[in-house]
Parts: sequence; structure tokens; C-alpha cells
Amino acid sequence: MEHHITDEQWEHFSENGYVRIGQVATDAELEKLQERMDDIMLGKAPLDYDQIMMQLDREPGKNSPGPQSKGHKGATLLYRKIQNLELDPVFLEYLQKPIFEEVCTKIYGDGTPVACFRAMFMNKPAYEGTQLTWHQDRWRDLDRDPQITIYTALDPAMIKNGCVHIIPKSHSRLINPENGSGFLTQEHIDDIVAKATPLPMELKAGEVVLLHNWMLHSSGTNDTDIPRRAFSVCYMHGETKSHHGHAFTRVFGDGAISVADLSQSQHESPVVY
Ligand SMILES: O=C(O)CCC(=O)C(=O)O
Repeated sequence: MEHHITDEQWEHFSENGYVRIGQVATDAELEKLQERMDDIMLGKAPLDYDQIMMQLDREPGKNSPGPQSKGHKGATLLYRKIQNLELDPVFLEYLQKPIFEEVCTKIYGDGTPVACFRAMFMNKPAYEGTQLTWHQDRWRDLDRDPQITIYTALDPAMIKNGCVHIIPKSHSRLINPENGSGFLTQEHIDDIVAKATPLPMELKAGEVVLLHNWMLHSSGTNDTDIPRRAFSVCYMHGETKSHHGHAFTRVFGDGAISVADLSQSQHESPVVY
């Protein structure tokens, strides 16, 4: 496999909990992902929407996000979060790029099967968006912690349109292991975040950053007319089990799903392992 990430970049990742690896999505790929994302939101993609988790940025008539539940919630670009995108051939093809397999091999070891914990679209719609408070990406439901998330900006990410902020070097320990999904308490925020210097992850569209799952991060709201769309994939050891019996799709190594498998099963149940 061609090598794309340098030893210096890996050292940066180990030391700081993140590393920027540059423009990974080609212009053509970026355009395809952007268009596909908008089509998915507008209900125009040939997808089994009953399998896709779709959350509105605001629940109609309320000042808070809608429920995180499966199914289309209306033709609008005002979605906050969309998950299960490994079931979409365009996003599956992108998340299986060789450079991402190279990252997973480095993290989990050669020959280790890799599954997708989540393939997620996260959006701060123009002049909207929801504050996301400080957390580490870990879930008590799993029998082991995923270690790597690969984050692709689909639009320019800037402070003023709600980019992610990170605290470099915060990935060495779990701060609040009691919380089911890694969120900090206000005391932790006062104690740790207030004393740190958060780094805004300002990115160009198509740029990719590798994030250690335990690195503290948060994101804000969008004060501009430029949406802040992003696609992030959390890759985990393929044998990871959910205490609630959730099934996960293998994306690299033994039992990995292919875009062709997905097309065959497009109108049937998704292929899961
Ligand atoms: O894109 C973002 O704002 C970050 C999303 C995030 O941190 C998460 O859902 O864990």
C-alpha cells in the first residue's frame, strides 16, 4: 500500500492527539460528497431512509435540536446530524479510501478487521447550529474504546461558522468515565478547559484531520451565511461488541462490506456483521 502519512505526522498525532494530513478529498470527490449530502437532506438520494439516523438542527416550534431517530424529517438543509452513512455508496466509497485504511492499520495493526462505529455528517447550517459542549468521543456501551476518528471538512471550517475546537494533548486519559458518551461535567470544564488554550480547527474544504477519540473537543454555532458541513468517521477494532447488541458494519479487512454489496442490498436490509 502506498504510504501517505509521514513518521513526523504520526509523532505529532501521538504527542498531541490530532494531526492535519492535508487535502485528502479531491475536488471531484468533494463536489460529489457535498452534492450527495444535500440530496440526502432534500430526500432526493436513492436510499433506504428508514435506516438513516437524521436529526434536525431545530425541532419545529422549539429552540432545540430534534430527536436522533431514523428516517427523513423533511426536505431541508437544516439538519444537524446524520448517521449510518456507511449505508450510502458515495460515503462508503470515500470512507474506504486507501489512505484511511493506512491510518486504521497503523492504529489497530496489520490484518486487524476494522468496523465503523459511526459515519456521521455534522452540520452547522448558515446562521444556525447548536453548541456542542466539551467531550471525548467514547461510549460506555462498547466493550473497548475506539481510538480514531477521521474528520473531513466539506465546507471551509472557521471560528465564525462554528468550527471544532480541540485541546491538544488532552487524549492521554478519560476525564469523566462515568458519562455514557464522554461528556464533561461543569466542574471538569471549569477545572480543565478554563485553564487550557483550546485550538480552533480551521480547515479548508476537503482537508482532513485525524483525531484521537479521547481528545477533548467542542464546537459552536454558525454566525455566517456559509454552512459548516463535515463528515467524520469513527473507525474501531472490528471485534468490538456493544453491550446492547448493536451490530456494526466492517469496512476494512475480513468481512468488509463493498460498494457492490451495498448496491445489491440497497432495497433490502443493510449488510451488518
Ligand atoms: O463537527 C463537529 O462539530 C464535531 C462533532 C463532534 O464532536 C461529535 O459529534 O462528537
